[in-house]
Amino acid sequence: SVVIFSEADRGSAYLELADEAICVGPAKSTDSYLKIDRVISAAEVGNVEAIHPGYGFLSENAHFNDVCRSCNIDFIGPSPEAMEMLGDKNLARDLAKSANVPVVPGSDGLVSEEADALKVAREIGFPVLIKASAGGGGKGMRVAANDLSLQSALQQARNEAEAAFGNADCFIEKYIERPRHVEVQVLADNHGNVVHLWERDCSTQRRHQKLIEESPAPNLPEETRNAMCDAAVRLIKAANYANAATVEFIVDQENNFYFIEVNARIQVEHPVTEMVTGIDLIQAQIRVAAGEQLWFQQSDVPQRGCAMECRINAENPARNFQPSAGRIDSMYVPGGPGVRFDSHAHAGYAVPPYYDSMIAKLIVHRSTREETIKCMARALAELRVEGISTTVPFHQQLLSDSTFSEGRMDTTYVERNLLGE
Ligand code: MV4
Repeated sequence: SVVIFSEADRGSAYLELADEAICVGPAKSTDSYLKIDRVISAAEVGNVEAIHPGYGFLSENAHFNDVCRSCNIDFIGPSPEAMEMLGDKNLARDLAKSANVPVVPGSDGLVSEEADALKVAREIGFPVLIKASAGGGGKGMRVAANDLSLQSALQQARNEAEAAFGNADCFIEKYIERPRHVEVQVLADNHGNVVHLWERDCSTQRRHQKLIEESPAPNLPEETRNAMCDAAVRLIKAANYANAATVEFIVDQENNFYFIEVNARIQVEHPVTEMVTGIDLIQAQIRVAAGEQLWFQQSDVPQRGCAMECRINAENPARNFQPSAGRIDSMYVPGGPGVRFDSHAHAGYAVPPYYDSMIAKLIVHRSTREETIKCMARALAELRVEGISTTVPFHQQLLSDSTFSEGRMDTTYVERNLLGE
């Protein structure tokens, strides 16, 4: 294994685990991890056969994916074509419709004129949500509650999308209030085999940053779960997609589910799925990229017990989640049956101020949701990260919140109820 690092990441634990580590430049990611020529040069120097792009930086960059192909380096992920198509939220929505996957009622394709927007909004009813085709993860969205706000919302969404993505294209959907976020993990090989690995509920989030993810989704009817997982497989088949994908849905208060977007990469929360299915998703990605057939069938994929992940960030929840970079003076990691701790951090490590503030993922797997919550609370109480602030106290608050423990979270709950904002 060969890993790359920036000058800010010299102290990170993953460098010690790899056979070889190559520096790709200074701390600033636009001068290192995001510089395609530097990453490819490192791959050539390391004489690698394949690149695993992880879940940040260039992981969903179809151009980088295509450059890898030109250089005869296997990109461990979907083809550049599938990645590019799904990166366009409007095209992905069209594909979903053609695959008989439910989408939120809305415009039939792009809307650029105010008059067309008004026509759609009057058909589906207010409030509506304007979404940028090039957006995703919450960027480039605007809610409109009436005719008057619709015209400014459309203009703002288009301007913002043009500035952020160089593409003003927008479409319109009915705005679903207080939805849950449920996503389906899918694996596909290059031989036409596609299986799902069940769902994850990621409703516990703040400002589009997930805090806790879990599988199974609590209080999701069995027939809804199965219909959603089958829909995700249909969509990935229709996209002619290989490797790991996550199909994102929102679920309304009547348990109707609607396709939102596809994440064409492995996600931060994949360990939750690994725990309930027993399948090593990164190994599966590598084997599929090497041309292997999936070695198991849909009926061989269990969803055993309950797994939950808390994202531990170097942030101060008492100060509006302000990033807290600096040296970790000491660290104690919990363990025991069903407790997993994925991290690059360690005592003596300095959290750099340049990147995402996630320093660890604490994952717990037990037979029931109640046991998992209890075990997670115990593990969080045992975890010590001294010298910086972390989100651990906020996780403890979440676990003891009755809305959370009763499995009634939605994507707006944290901001509406747990923050004095
Ligand atoms: C929505 C929605 C309500 N109605 N679409 C936000 C991120 C992007 N993946 C899609 N998102 C949403 N789309 C309709 N028609 C609410 C959200 C949304 C959301 C979705 C998933 C997880 C967190 C969220 C937080 C705010 C809004």
